[in-house]
Amino acid sequence: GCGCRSRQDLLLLSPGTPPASSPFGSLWPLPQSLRVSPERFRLAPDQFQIVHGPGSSAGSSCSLLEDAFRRYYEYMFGYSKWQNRDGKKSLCETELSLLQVIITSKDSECDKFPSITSDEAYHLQVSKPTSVLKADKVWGVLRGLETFSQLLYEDDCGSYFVHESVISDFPRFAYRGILLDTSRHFLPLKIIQTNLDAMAFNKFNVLHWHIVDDPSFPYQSTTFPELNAQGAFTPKHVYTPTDVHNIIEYARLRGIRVIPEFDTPGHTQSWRKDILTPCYSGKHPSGSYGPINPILNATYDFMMKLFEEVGNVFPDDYIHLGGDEVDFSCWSSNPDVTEFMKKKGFGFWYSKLESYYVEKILEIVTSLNKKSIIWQEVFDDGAKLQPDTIVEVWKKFLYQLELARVTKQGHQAILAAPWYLDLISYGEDWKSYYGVEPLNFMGSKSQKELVLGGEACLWGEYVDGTNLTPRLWPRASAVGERLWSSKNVTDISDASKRLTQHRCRMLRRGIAAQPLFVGYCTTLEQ
Ligand code: CP6
Repeated sequence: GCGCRSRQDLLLLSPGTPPASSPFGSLWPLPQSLRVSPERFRLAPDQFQIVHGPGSSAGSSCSLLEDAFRRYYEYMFGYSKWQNRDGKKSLCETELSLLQVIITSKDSECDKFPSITSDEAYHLQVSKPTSVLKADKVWGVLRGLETFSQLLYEDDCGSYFVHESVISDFPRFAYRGILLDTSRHFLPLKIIQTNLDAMAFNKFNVLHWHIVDDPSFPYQSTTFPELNAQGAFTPKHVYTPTDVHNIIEYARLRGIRVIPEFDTPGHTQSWRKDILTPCYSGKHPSGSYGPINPILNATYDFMMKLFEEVGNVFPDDYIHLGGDEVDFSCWSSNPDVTEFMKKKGFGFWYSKLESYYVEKILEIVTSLNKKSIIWQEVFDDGAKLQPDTIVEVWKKFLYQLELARVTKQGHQAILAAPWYLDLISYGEDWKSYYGVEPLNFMGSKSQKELVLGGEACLWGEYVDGTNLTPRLWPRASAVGERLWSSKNVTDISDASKRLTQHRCRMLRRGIAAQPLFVGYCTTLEQ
């Protein structure tokens, strides 16, 4: 029966085939370097503790770590299939009783916000009776705690084990993002938080918050309260300053940056009409409006004030300025715009007008000491970018060529094109996300170093709180491993096994991740 056994697993006969197992267990994403020994140690929930280790520059005053210790203890022991029968009282001696967490640099960054340069590396030694997790900064500790929790497994008797191991780990790419769109549908805070949990389980570190767009303007501005008053679906479908603050802090505690996108000059139908371009039909205004009106001084005064606020509300160094899919037909219908074009010598090149506009917005954002991310069209249309402007490549067609062009000009790039998770199809589409090699384009070593990472995009036209989580997970996990793990981690059959178990773990932790294929999870109804 289920007595105190130290080495042997109890084999239970089951009618189906048990889930296949990888030599790397259920680790996801796979660490850069790991050595796992066949030796394993028992952990007893009532005896095991995560503590600050000797010499750590962080202590109990670091609430980010205190929170993380509590959270990961719960992830490790809070979902036992036996918890209702035995409580958490274990009958057996524990062999591994302590995980010591040691921050090795003077500044742990406990109270800081993560950034593009944040150090997420960690070293984990699993040994008995004490395991040690070392990192320079809290960000590495967060990643290492996730990995440690993934090493833990429960046998059929409800005993917990980890294998003796040594792990050295760091991300391959510094920017690993998820785009959520809260304009096409309002997403409740709870859903965004659940998604941030899932991001941490997959070592993602950027929430790209596409907060406003044509259909609605849910961002509550203190400077311009009329924006959400007129632009939100209803007065309740808004993110108040407190909501936004809570999201940013929830993300920070998980080592996740929040980058807001205020997409202009297109995708702005929900904005104040007085800064949009009146469209004409023949000689008269048609009553409809187009992109932001780039010929008014009032536009730039407004943008300065808005971005001043946004820059203060969102602590990240970057603001996403959009710039995608600008429809020129309204601009070309408007006689005042035509006149302006003539005066500026733009001819009929509306892309020059777009560049004129974006360059001014880039200057505004630079003057506010923030850096910018823009969608690829802004680069394609030849706008003069700031040297540190990041170009996000989203168009599927020849995206490798686009990465080559962007980096040839010395710009940093983020790849989203192959990871449009809103595009769904029958079958195991995660395999195509997994198969992408972001640096597979023609370019020098220094060009490839300009690729900061990538982003899985979940646009919101067909997604709201009811289906966001299962649509995103575990499909985005494939992107997560591609952006974290070593380039040579490409074995799709090993990935399948680990991802299947990783998905079951996400389910246990409250993420309604959809199934990958036929099968079952051992620990739940599913
Ligand atoms: N909204 C905004 C969108 C898209 C983009 N920008 C989009 C375009 C094509 C596809 C999916 C989404 N819905 N503002 C493009 C960056 Cl296939």
